[in-house]
Order: sequence, then C-alpha cells, then structure tokens
Amino acid sequence: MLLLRLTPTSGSIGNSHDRDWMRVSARSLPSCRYGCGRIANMTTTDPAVPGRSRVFSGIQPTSDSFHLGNYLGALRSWVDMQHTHDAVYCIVDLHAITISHDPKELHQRCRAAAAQLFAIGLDPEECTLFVQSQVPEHPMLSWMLECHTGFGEAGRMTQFKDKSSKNERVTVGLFTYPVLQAADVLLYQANEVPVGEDQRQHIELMRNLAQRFNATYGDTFTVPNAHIVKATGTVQDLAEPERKMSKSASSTAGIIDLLDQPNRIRKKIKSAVTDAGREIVYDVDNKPGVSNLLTIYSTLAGESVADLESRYEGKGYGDFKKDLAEVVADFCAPIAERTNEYLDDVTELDKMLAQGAQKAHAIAAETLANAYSRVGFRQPVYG
Ligand code: AQP
Repeated sequence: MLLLRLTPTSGSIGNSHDRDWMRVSARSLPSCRYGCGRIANMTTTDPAVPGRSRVFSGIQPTSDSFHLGNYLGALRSWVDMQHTHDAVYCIVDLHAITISHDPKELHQRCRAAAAQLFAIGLDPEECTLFVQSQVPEHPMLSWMLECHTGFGEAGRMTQFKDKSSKNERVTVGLFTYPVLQAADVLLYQANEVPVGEDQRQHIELMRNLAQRFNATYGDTFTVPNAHIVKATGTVQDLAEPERKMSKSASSTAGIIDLLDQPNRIRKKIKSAVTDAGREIVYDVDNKPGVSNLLTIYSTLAGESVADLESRYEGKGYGDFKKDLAEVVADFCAPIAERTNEYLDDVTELDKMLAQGAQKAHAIAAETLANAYSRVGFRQPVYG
C-alpha cells in the first residue's frame, strides 16, 4: 500500500505563466497550500513495490563512450543498487535527439551504451535495462506532464540555459527535456534516482510534477528522491577543473572515456591541470585540480583521501599522476575488453535489450493506464 503525506514546501512560483497555471490548479486543490506560491510536498512512506524499493535512472547515448564522470557520478551507483533495489535503467535515446544527431550513429551508440553498461557490471538477471524508444509510454506520459508544467518553471532549468547557449539549433524538445525525464522516472514509480549533482534541479522538477499531478487527480505517482553520492556527485574536467567533465566540452583533453586506450589515459592524466604548490592535499577551493584527481584515485582504488595524502606527502605531482594513470588505465582496460565482447554479438545484445523493454513496458503500461483514466482519457489501444 502506498501511504502519502502532504506538507507545504518553499518551491516558489515566480513567473506569471506559472502563477496563472497554479491559480487554475489551486481551485481544485482545497487540501494543499497554493496561492502564496507554495506547492504541496508529497513524500512516500512505503515503497511502491512490496519488498525492494525501486530505482530508476537513464543515460544518453550521445557519444561512443561514457566518461569517468558518468561512471563515478551515476553508473557506479547503478551497479551497486541493482543488488539492493528493484532496479530499472534506461538508455534514453529520445533525449539524445534534443540536439543534432546522426541516425546511424545513434542506433550504433545505443548498442555501445548497452555493451558498456553490461561491461561495468549491470546484470540482466538483477536489473532491467532497456532502450527508451522501445517503450512508447515515455512520450505519452511526457505529453500529459508537459500540460501540467509552467512555461517559466521549465525555462528556469539551468541545463536548458546552458545547452541552448551552446547550440545553434535550440528545439522545443531541448526545452521539454526535463519533463520527458520526469515521465521516465514517474512511469516506474521509482523511489530513488541515482544521478550526478548536475541533475538535482531536474529531480526537483519531477518531484513537483508528481506532487502536482497527485494533488490534482489523486495519488498516481511515487514522488522520487535523488540519490547523489556527495564525494563523486561532480567529477571535474581534467583540463579545466572549474568545469564538470562533460561530453559536450570543447576539448576531449580533460575527459577520460571508459573506452580510452591505456596510453591515451596516461597522456590525459599527465597533462591534467594541477594547482600552485607541490602538496598533494584535498582542498577544493584552493586546489580544485588536485582535489579532483584525489577523488578519482580514492574512489577507483578504494583508498581514503587521507591515506593518499599521507602516501604522497613530500612527493611531487609527477609520482602521484603516474600512479593514478595506472589505477585509471587498469580500471578501464577490462571494461573496454568486455564492451567489445558484447558488441561482437549484436544479435544477442539486441535480444537482451528487447527482453528489458518487455519487462519495462509491463510496469510503464500500468502506470500510464492509471494516469490516462485519472485525466479522463480512453485507454490506449496497442497493435
Ligand atoms: N562530470 C560529472 N560528474 C558526475 N556525474 C556526471 N554525470 C554526467 N557528467 C557528470 C551523470 O551521468 C549521468 C548520465 O548523464 P547524461 O546521460 O545526461 O549525460 P550527460 O549529462 O549528457 O553527460 P555529459 O557528459 O554531461 O553530457 P553533456 O555535455 O551533453 O551534458 C547523469 O546521472 C549525470 O548526472
């Protein structure tokens, strides 16, 4: 049974489009605090699924390889949580066309993404992994949520502002990206969403949308929580430590790809920007470059930052970087090898993804059917 609790929050509605929209909603919501710019905060006290709590997360197939930021920020949690949660993971190819793309490349990158995810340790017996475009409920729910999202509310998303300033072609899809992301998660009644720090604002939006929909139509969606690992929530670019490691960076010099060759990894780490002084100490404000390298080292080697600081006391950046390069290269090499093995048999890989999509569809269809009847739609007719 799903128990829901209503409490006010401070989510302010600043834009006039939003305020108009909220006034309409408020009339049908006597039990919630609206009108003063507050929205209801609904938290689940029981998991949607008896037994294991559910997690959902997605990743875009927008490059040939995932990078260390993706891995340390999110994918590592995906692997861990498949053993403790009812885990549903998605390669979000619908999101990938919000920026320019090449159709053949996208098709191939979905397979490369799946191969890498299995290679880092996702197990189809332990979790559900599927490609978003194979489960049609995602855009269907997204439309419904778009019709409950304030224009100004969507416009405040910093990722949209950032990406729209970098791309010449700014689409409506890029604007509504976080609403599709909300649909992705809400379809599965997920309790937790393992992501990097950059996704915190999007999770907040999806929580607001779930609360708003529930308050308007009755309990329909579990309100999810972000699962962000503090230490690795943002992995910085090695060449520009003030920026997050990102596929869309202007140069690849500061990005460690999981599929990079060992020599390439060594070269990138050797050239990583360090800071003034010679001490290897963790100090994000004054030594962002070294602190980032220490985080990577500590997480991959399973050693505490304090132990690493002691080990490298009195030694220079050269020794530290040399050892770190070997740690990273040793970590990535077997992933690249296993990825290639999966890619050697794309028929089997496609079969695994189709099975994942069937499992995902069974959950998504149930949530969508419920949401459809709540808003007064007829049930969808498939096939
Ligand atoms: N630098 C990072 N540190 C920690 N976590 C990160 N994530 C991404 N970059 C970092 C997390 O990886 C997951 C997948 O993200 P995505 O599919 O949205 O990939 P992305 O955001 O497109 O990755 P990029 O590299 O940042 O691409 P661009 O440049 O296109 O935006 C998410 O959980 C994300 O938080």
